[in-house]
Amino acid sequence: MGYRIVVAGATGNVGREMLNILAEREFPLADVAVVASSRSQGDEVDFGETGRKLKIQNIDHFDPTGWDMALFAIGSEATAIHAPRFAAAGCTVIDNSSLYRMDPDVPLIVPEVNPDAIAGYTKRNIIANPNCSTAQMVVALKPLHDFAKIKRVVVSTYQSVSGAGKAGMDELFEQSRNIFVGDSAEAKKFTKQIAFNVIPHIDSFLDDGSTKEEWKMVVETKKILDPKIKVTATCVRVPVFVGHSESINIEFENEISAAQAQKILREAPGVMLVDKREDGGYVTPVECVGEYATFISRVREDPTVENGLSLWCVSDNLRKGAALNAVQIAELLGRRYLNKGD
Ligand code: 2RA
Repeated sequence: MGYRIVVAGATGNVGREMLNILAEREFPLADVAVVASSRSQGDEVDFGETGRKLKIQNIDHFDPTGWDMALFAIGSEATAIHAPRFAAAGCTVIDNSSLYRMDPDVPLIVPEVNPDAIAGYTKRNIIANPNCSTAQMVVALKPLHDFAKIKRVVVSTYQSVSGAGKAGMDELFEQSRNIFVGDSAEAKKFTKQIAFNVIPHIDSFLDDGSTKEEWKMVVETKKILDPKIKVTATCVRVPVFVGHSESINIEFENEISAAQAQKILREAPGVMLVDKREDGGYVTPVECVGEYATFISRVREDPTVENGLSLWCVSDNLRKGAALNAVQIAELLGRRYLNKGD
């Protein structure tokens, strides 16, 4: 027994983490295939730290018949071509692109938050993975919402360059090195210098002056958690390689103290509370790299609104924000519907 799993986009930041996490979690596999564009055909990738090498196949020629699930990390354009083909062949697609997230016939899943919504996957045989900044935020919000009902969220993000792919990481590295040796810091991937700077712009601009990244946080939170919650977001790229941070201010319908919130978060699935109220008693992005948890620190009451709290939330954007969440969805799908685990 075990599942036949395809990882699509195995050469990218997220695809590589998908393989690492499948290996780390000893996902019950009968077989694993890695596919990517023709450019990478024949290249080899590591299956985590197992020592096993996997040869990349050309996605254009890959027949998904007989494969149980495909974890897609190939961007919206390629997903539009291949996801319907895989899904029609009976291979359930768990997609990391933004293409299907708001499709009413595609469930958008964070297993700690809305596992039951996965039932809708049969409509298209596709399940969407949320945007990284939304995933970690809803893990933090869900247990608090259950206790005191959230009315409004004001979030500012501090998003690492790995969210923009390998090219984003390379640009931060090269610009930092060039600045140190007195060379120019040309911006290619980002719109302005990212080294030693912050950029209040992620994804494209919308008519109302917000960005698509900010819009995603609003609409995805509503779809995953509760359509009544109002969200306003400011998304900012920062010179950090891996790990997204968020400053979250929450207004609740009912009373909730900081101590109650800490107790709830301490027990919440997927959350690690590190909140010592002393020097260094909080988590920063470098400490969350390679971790599964969404870390919460700095929980405190906000006296400027009736029932308000502020907190700091950090997570590995390539893991909980992408690859880990996708593998958790695969585990959930397997447990609830496919039953080939052992
Ligand atoms: C970013 N949201 O950080 C993207 C990645 N999914 O740019």
